[in-house]
Amino acid sequence: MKTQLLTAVAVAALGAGLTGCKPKDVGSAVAGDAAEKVYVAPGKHDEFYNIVSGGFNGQMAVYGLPSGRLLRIVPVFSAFPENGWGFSEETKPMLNTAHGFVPWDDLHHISLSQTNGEHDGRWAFGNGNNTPRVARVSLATFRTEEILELPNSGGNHSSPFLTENTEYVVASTRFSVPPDNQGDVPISTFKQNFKGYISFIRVDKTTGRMGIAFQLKMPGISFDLARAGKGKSHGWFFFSTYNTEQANTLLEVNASQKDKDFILAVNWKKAEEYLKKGQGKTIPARYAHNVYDDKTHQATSTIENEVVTLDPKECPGVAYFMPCPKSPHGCDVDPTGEYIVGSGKLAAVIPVFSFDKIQRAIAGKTYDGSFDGIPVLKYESVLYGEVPKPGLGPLHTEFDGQGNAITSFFVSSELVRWNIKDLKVLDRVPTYYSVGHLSIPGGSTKKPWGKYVVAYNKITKDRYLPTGPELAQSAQLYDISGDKMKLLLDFPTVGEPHYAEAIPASLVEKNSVKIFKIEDNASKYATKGDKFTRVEREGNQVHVYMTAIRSHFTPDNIEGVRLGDEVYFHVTNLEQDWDVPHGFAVKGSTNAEILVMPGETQTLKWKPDRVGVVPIYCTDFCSALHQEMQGYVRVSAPGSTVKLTWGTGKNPEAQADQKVAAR
Ligand code: RUQ
Ligand code: CUA
Repeated sequence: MKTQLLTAVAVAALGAGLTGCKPKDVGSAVAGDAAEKVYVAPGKHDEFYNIVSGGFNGQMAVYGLPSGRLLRIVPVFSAFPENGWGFSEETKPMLNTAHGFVPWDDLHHISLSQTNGEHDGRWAFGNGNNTPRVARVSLATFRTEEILELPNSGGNHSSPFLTENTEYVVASTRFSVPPDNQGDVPISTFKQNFKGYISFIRVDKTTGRMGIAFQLKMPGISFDLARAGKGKSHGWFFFSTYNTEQANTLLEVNASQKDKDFILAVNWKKAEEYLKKGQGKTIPARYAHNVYDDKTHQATSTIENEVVTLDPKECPGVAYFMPCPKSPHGCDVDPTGEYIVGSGKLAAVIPVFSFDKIQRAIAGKTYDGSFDGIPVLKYESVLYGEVPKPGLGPLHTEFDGQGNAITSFFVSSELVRWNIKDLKVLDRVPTYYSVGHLSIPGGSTKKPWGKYVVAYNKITKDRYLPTGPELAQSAQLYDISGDKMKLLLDFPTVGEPHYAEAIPASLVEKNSVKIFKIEDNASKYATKGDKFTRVEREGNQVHVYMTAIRSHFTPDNIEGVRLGDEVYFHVTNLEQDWDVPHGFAVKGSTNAEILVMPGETQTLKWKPDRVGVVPIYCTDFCSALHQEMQGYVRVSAPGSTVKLTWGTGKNPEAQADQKVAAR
């Protein structure tokens, strides 16, 4: 069978249409009862949490569905002034990498943790695309708890994807690169020296702690996206790849030479067996592993030095390539685990592969040669069928749990629903415009929750009030409960939405942390009561052990700081009530501000740059007397004899006899 490829003309049109096209009946397609379906009355809660990647902002954002209300921005790979992420001394180590402090990255995909192939409401994982990393966010605190850097990778796009019990988070490299420790090679030696590493990251069942279990050393091709097998195909993993031409320049042309690329099938259980037998090879590597502890309220960054790799060429049965019409993007596995959908961006059909047929082709060795030592299975022998003429530019597929798939089409700007068994198109609906990812609540799991699909669009043009050259990014909510998909709502998103997942609120809200218990605060800088407040000098460092409670700081007057000192304000918020943070700011601080949750300790480092009296204040409106929550720090000239004094409610001069910390 010869795969239908787009004609040259169509490909050119597709290229010209890479900005996508605008559907005709713009704005007229809203269902009559749409308002009612998305209206969440004041004081009422949404039915789903929608955790959405922020793309180039490096964050995740949390929206309620069906209202589309923005509930929270969770900083992950980017410093975030709203809550001091990457600014407080406690959080800075989270953005450390083998390259040093990286304050901004690009986050594309969300994976919510699973047990038995279903959402368990514990963690959200996200990928750092530029400086390859994987992050784990707690759904109890909505904070990033862990970030693991990935060696031997360039462009961590095909990431993070989970196995059905969150045994592994899997991340593969978009740009093949020479291994980190053998990097100085001519770029033209791509075919010999460049490799495509796939990282299998283990996740501790109880704590969620990650660690690289092993890396599969694949030939130098580009990995785009992936999904784990589930149910019958648990133990397998499927990856879309492109640039199987192995070009290293002008990929636009040079990586469009063949009519097919590959989907890679990996038997990771078999890989585990080889590892047990000692087939793994430990190689040197340098990568950061950062963990935030919400008892010590402190992040630590450790540099790791080695990684275990496995070469599938030496491990028969671990890896197989399956030809797939050109440049597959999404590679999605249906809820039963039997069907694997490849979405070839440049193909005129959607190929659907069968897990059973893959197994038979492997058993019967129905090969079509090999690629760099790895068997290639015959296309026809693994293909279940093709969805004919589905639309232009298929990208991603999700499942509704009713035996149907919904695929997003970037070029023709639409969502198309089709039946997985008979591969017939059932329904299509326009998006405004140029949809990228789509998400059905639970649509990537064994148990989709159905009900809605959200389209995450690349272009908004005239959908909202204009805001200069940069427009609001956008998501659109559709009702999929009936035969016809119906547009219900547009809602703007922060950053550029890529993949997202939605989970019933009931699985998450019950675990939400309200405060940090002050008695559990194990920060070495904690001040658990006003009587422990103090200011200590250690050489040119001044440590202020400070408390915040409505509506004052203790101490709020400090004298004896000298120009040339580094001042560390360790602020402990003594409140034990939900929703009473205090902020802390110092005039002229080049390190911004901090925000401190109840029971937490956070540190602002400040280097005064002039002599004078500097105000400090609380930045979060915490009470009717918030505006009174302020104080002063006196900075004297170097060598000054002003004693280190502090207090609240009395003038420091009156405490001149107070013990002066060692100089
Ligand atoms: S990709 S628009 Cu970065 Cu997830 Cu498909
Ligand atoms: Cu504390 Cu305002």
